[in-house]
Amino acid sequence: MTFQLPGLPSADRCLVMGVVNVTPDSFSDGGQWYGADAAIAHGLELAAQGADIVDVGGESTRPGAQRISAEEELRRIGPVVTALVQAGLATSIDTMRAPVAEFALNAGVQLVNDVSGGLADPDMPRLVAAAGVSYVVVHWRGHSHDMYSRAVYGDVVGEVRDELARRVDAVVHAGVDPRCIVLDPGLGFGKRPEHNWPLLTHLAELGTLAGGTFGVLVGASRKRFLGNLLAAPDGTPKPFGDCDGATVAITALAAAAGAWCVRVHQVPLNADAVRVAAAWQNAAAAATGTAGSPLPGVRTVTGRS
Ligand code: PMM
Repeated sequence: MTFQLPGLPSADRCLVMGVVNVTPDSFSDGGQWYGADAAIAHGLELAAQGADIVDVGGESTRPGAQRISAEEELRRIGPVVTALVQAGLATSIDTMRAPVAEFALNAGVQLVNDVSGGLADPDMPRLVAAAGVSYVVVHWRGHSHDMYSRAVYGDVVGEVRDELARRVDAVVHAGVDPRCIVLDPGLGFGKRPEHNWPLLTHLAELGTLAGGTFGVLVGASRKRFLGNLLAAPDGTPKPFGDCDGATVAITALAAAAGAWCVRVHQVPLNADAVRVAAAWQNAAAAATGTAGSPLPGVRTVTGRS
């Protein structure tokens, strides 16, 4: 039993989304796949390694990042999205801009991943609704250049949940089918390390709101809070590229907690981890005589009831 989002793969396990950042400055892998040819080859490699979806983005959202123009974003993602869709990969576009999403939708992407949850560009929800594709609504409080000024929470889980519920209402009001919505707590977006951990331990609560149950996407891969957790004795954070082990651990825990998908930079070990989590859940279900029923914590998308 599993989530089935329109146009996207489904499996009896958490899905793996591989990241293709066509940027010179993303904090985790900036510059590595900047040129179109390198980015296309990287997307194909991630799919061959087991990514169920490849997520193409042209704008860095690292803390402090300044925005690029829509033209530059289009120039970066255009050939990459086109080639990966033509190669038959399930492809998502990571953008906050409706014109960029529109280009990608015309090229054939099946998912719009909007880290602003529709707040940065008011045309986005209507565009997604008209295309009838799936839509990742991420919790977000503002652009990256000053995101930490908004990282003030009394009850982070409750506030993120309430703010996501309001975004769900808004995008549904704009015409998005609830069955197409995926929710994402937005780890690191206007959140300090101490805010990310409680969100991770409340994934099921975050996916059940606004009268419906939604798939949850977790984007913890190589984020700063992992580098801080694994800091050297002198406090120096572990470099982003050395945080893949921690990412795999989060993947296993999030998948076992019922996440729909994990967004990761390094696919092979995360693809193993989601299978371990599924086997773990199956064994737990068999032990309690519930084999054949939905995996514990994994829910069918019902949208609003
Ligand atoms: N994080 C980043 C970019 N896109 N999309 C979703 N849905 N969730 C995330 O957490 C997320 C995202 C920033 O990370 P990167 O620059 O390393 O890709």
